Amino acid sequence: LEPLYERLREILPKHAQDVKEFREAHGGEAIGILTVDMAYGGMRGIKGMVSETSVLDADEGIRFQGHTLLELQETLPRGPGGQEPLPEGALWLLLTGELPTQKETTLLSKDLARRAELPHHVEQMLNNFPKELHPMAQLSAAVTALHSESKFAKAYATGDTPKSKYWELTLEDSLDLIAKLPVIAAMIYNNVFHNGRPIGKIDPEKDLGANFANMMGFTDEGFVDLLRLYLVIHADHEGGNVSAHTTHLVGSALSDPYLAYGAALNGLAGPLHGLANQEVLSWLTKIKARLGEKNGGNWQENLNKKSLSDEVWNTLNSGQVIPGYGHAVLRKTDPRYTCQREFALKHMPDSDDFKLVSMLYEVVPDILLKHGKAKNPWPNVDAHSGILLQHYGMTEMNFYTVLFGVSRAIGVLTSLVWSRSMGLPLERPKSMSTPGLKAFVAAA
Ligand code: AMX
Repeated sequence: LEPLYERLREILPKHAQDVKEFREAHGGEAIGILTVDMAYGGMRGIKGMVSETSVLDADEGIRFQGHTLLELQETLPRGPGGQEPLPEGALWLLLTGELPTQKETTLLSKDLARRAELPHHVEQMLNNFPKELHPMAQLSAAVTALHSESKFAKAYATGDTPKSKYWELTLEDSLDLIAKLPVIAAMIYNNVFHNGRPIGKIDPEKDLGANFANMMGFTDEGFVDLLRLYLVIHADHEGGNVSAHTTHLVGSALSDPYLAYGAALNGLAGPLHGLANQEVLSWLTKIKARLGEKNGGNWQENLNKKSLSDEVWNTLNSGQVIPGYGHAVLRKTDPRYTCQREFALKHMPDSDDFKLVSMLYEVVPDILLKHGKAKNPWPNVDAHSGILLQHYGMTEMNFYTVLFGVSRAIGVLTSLVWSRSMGLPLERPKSMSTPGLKAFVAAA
């Protein structure tokens, strides 16, 4: 992988120097104000950290190193026979800020295939987990246990590793982890849902998405392409979301990438974050059951805007959120939703589940506006992903967040490499107590 390392040895130190000069010239300038509500409100709107790999615009959605997802669908190299971008291409772009060639992407695919093997103790651990343990808990435990492989931790422990080497060691661990995640995820899938079916061997000639799909027993080209798209669009969402922020925070203590990402996965497992894709599907399943209740299970016949509106209001009136809708930053339809909708229009326009999700898109925003709480009534990424996976036969909804976890590593670990190259310090914001805040406001 020398060409990638060579490129990064030019790009990252230059960027670190640029940041140093920028801080020397403007380090004291204000970039916002802080209010009492922000301190209580989950720090929404505080510009309090730097993340170089992607930036989220409230209206336009995410840009990876300046590129929108729709652009990347057009410009990133595709897999053999496929129409969707390769996650390896997104990884190269996030690391370097440059769009990779097909050759560079293939180089990365082969390198990742070479790094994919798991240590025996992690395989053993995965095989010993009870099936009832949620797949996300299994994933996070296995990633944490991979700490045994950390080149960063080993080099740090010698006591004579200069700080200038930290980013390369972080990158080594990150690439190893990104390569191993599909293997861990496939083992979890096969153990929990397919009686421990062996995952088979990684094919060094295939890309990450194809190998991942094959290890889980899926060979359909449509599914392989969907997985590639899925792994690209979930990869990064700037620095403040729970999984990215956790990786950054834990990594800032110089915990190695395995420990940092293990922690992030525990956040991704929460229903307000990555678990929402599972929640969406179980909500849709309940809606279908109710629509089909008096109709011998034929829910399609009762599917109309009125019946769906009643279901949405029932959910809201029982005090629950509508999963897959709303966002802490976005204020328009998530382009990750749109990418998946386009995929569905191309590959499954007649699917009943797609019709259900599309009709929800027509009714939910107006209802959320009337309900008057959510600042963003539009769908996010999780509103769509489940039914695409269902279409290809991946029906096990409590596995869905694991796919998110395989993808999210690409963005947040890349960001960790950039953070180490800039020498960003231990993260330690100031907290206040309510009496302290009251005293501060009174004195102001
Ligand atoms: N349904 C019902 N109420 C909602 C809502 C929704 N989809 N989204 C927000 N609200 C409510 C909030 O619960 C909050 O109510 P409260 O004042 O009684 O606590 C109020 O509207 C204001 O919230 P907000 O500022 O609009 O959102 P937030 O930044 O606090 O939270 C999010 C964002 C995503 C957690 C929230 O929209 C939500 O719970 N959505 C459903 C779960 C979901 O889809 N999560 C996935 C997000 C994407 C991801 O990370 N994978």
